[in-house]
Amino acid sequence: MSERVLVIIPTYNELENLERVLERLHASVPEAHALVVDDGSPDGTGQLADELAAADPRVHVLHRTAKAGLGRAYVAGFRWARQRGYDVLVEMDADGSHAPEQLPDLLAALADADLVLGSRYVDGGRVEDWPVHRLLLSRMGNRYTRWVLRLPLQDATGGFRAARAELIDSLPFDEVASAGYCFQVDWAWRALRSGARITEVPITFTEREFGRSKMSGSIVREAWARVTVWGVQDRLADWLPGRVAPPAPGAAGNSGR
Ligand SMILES: Nc1nc2c(ncn2[C@@H]2O[C@H](COP(=O)(O)OP(=O)(O)OP(=O)(O)O)[C@@H](O)[C@H]2O)c(=O)[nH]1
Ligand SMILES: [Mg+2]
Repeated sequence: MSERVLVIIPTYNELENLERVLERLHASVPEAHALVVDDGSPDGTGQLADELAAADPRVHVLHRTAKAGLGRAYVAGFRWARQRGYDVLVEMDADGSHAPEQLPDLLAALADADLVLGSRYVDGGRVEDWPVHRLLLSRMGNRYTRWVLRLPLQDATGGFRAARAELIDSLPFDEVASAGYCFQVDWAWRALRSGARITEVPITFTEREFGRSKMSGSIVREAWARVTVWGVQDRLADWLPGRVAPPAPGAAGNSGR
């Protein structure tokens, strides 16, 4: 593939996972570059990323000063990528939950799509070793999102994705306020509303082996509140056409910045 692919990997305390995930990535897609976006991890993940970058020109690091959430890390990563002319931008977790071995499937599907979602919940998709409460949270979150936003996607909350740079350029990421994991819903929805072609391909998601999850009650509350507000705005725009503007791709999610 002649297109330049950048895999953006946000990290916060992923010392035990980072080297292995980069090795697996480069075994699977040797020509891909990786950008580690580290939010000043106290465990030294950022320093390890610097060492790995010094040893391999395909590895890059973006240091941010404080933990500011997955969404903001990705927005910074997208900006970094576009300043350097990458054609395809990939989102992938550092903890091994997203298998780099499945990245070729996502990249192949991008031939006929602007955005490819790695999906746990389409035929052939799987979740391995997740505690029941995490699976329930994820399934219920996706169901709620599908219903409230009328979103025809099975896994809008997942974070293993590949997108064409033109789509990233067309969406107003500077205005995206979602800090936590609802960032994924936020921009999938914006992409859909902007007319992007979105495909879901099955992935196997595996529970992290090392390190700790950053999932928290505040992340869940943010997602629930934002999705609900967008859904209500969307319905109001249907019921009161002309009086209430729909939450346009450029306007959704700006509250609470
Ligand atoms: N830069 C940055 N990365 C983050 C932040 N929060 C989470 N991450 C990274 O985002 C990815 C996903 O976070 P996880 O803690 O694995 O969350 P999760 O996958 O929803 O939860 P588990 O399945 O329990 O692991 C990991 O690579 C994290 O290190 C953040 O605030 N800043
Ligand atoms: Mg994880």
